[in-house]
Amino acid sequence: MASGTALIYDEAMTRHKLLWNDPICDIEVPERLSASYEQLQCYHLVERCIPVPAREGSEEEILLVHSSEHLEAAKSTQAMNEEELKRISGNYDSFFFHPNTYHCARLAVGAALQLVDSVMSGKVCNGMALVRPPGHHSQRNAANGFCLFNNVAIAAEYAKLKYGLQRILIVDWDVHHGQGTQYIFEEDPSVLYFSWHRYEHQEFWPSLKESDYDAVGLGKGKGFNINLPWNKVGMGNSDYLAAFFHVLLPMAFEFDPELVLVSSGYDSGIGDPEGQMNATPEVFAHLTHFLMQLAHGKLCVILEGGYHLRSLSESVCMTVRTLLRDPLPQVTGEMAPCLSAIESIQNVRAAHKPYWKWLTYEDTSFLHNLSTKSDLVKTADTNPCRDDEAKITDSNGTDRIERFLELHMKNIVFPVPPIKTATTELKASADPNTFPVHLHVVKEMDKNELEALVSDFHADLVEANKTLLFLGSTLTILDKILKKEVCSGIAESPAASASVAVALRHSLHFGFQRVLCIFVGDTDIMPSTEDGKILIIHVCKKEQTGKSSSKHYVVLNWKEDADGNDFFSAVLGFILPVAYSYQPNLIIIAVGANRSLGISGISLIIGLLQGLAESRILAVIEDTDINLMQSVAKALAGASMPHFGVHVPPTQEKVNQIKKLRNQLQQDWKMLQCSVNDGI
Ligand code: Q9C
Ligand code: ZN
Repeated sequence: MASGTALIYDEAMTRHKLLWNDPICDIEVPERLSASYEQLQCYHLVERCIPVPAREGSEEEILLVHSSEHLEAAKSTQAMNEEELKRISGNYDSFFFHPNTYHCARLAVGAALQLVDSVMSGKVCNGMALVRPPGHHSQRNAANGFCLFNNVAIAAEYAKLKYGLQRILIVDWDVHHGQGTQYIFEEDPSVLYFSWHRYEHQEFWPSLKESDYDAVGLGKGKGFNINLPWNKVGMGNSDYLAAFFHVLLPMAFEFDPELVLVSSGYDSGIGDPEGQMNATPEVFAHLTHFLMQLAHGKLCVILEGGYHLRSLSESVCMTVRTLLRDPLPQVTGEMAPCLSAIESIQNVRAAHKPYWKWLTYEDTSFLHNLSTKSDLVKTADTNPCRDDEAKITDSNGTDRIERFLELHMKNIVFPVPPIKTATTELKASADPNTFPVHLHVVKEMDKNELEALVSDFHADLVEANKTLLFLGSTLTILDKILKKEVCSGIAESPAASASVAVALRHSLHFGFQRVLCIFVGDTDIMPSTEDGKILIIHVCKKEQTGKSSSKHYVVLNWKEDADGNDFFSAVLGFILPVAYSYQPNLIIIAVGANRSLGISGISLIIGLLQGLAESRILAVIEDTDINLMQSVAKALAGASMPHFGVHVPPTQEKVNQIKKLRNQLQQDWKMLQCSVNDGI
């Protein structure tokens, strides 16, 4: 399995610049690149990456996507004087030529291809290319929106050709619609293109009808173009996360890409003069983390827009740090998407229902009389955090944003414990070499140590002189996590539910305010969740008679399909949104007897939830199945997901159950919201 993160930066790409006055183009400055790189140096991220040189993309490579007329026109600008450059620039919508533009654009293409080669050859696992000019507006025969050649589109065609790839996912989180990329792959089912973009009911540039949610692709490519238009400015962290949970991630997992390319524009971040959105830098860490769960982690991030230098550079750093597998910072702000975002999400789900298996039983309907069109309902957007952030954005001045970001970044904690995943000698494996991941083996506490620890908060156990054997290594590992000696750990226990009950009490005693416990398997013992400091999601096979879901105790009845792989909707559309709404300080994943989820489902949960609780995850496992142990260890250590195989959509019955739970709980856990009909 490949490891390491490539970083591609070539100062030569700062030598393309605007030579005359043009208020539309003057934000695309060379400092975008140098400032990002300097910030990476400042956080000591550059030295942790593997440097990969850029190269010029060849003419042949550029012709994979562009016409020879376009290539020749671009080439001819190298020898032009300023007047000629200005004239030819005028032939395009929002583009400027400089004598160095052609060379820079070829380097931008080549940088993207170098990144694809580094990842596909296994030299690295993932990487980022800092490039100028950007690419996603560029079309077969035209420059557009600061873009000359479509770097990401060429990278996708190149990967198909050179490595025989059949499924590539392009995620375009730039705030503008990459209409160029859409046009190039519109009829191509081998490239799934996802773009969210500021749209404002077609008011915002490039103001195209085909940027709306109903542009789903053409011919064989139907269903493989996903547009999520934002009809209001001010979208923030929770709107972006909701888009991932309820639109992109389920489609991406069903599509099962072999490679993921990101058209990584940061003009969708706070402070950007173009985007006018409110997402803070750390959200990009989470978006990156989610995409790392696909395609065995093969992820190429290629810069597009981003015009607020500070916001851009901090967001670039968040992305690279995550590619390097550092624990993620907590995402700030209230976790609740706004009404306008939910409307857009609902519409794109409705538009794609005919093309995606996971949407089969979801009742999605279009919202045609868009309430957000009316100014009267603007007040529906009640996220207080967003309001604060909006004020910062509105009360004019880069200074305020600058100060906001300064403070904000200071408050972001990066937990980096020296050792990641701990375990005691696992009885399940006599041979530690069967674990292909680095595990830190710690000595199990003896009876006296355990008694001393437990007597603090669980005196009844000691008094009754009960055997503490059932705890297994649970408290040993939990203690290391609480003391921040390790990030996560696996414990073996002969009685998972009893161990978890003690572990929960210990964590509350330690002072945690929110502990998320996902219990997989059947059990009758469940600790009390009354004080709200514990949220239990119980994924069980047996019907739990007499127990019904409540805010802090959620019962998810699940009998996994015989072939497995029908858990995506439950994990992405339910467990993940609840977990992000709750924002836990610690996560305990317990796997008891008679488990209702297979190894893949459990790995997926661990992989996805690692973005929360500063990656503090304790896995308590009753089963001594070596395969389960290994997969959990891998998932905790941040290895990429196993291959899930054929996507199996859940039955109507299962979908209905999730729908019911969603309706019941979305007032409490607001990230569950994905349509406005129900529950609002
Ligand atoms: N009234 C990228 O972010 N704005 N390109 C044109 C015309 C152009 C953005 C406004 C914005 C292009 C890569
Ligand atoms: Zn953009």
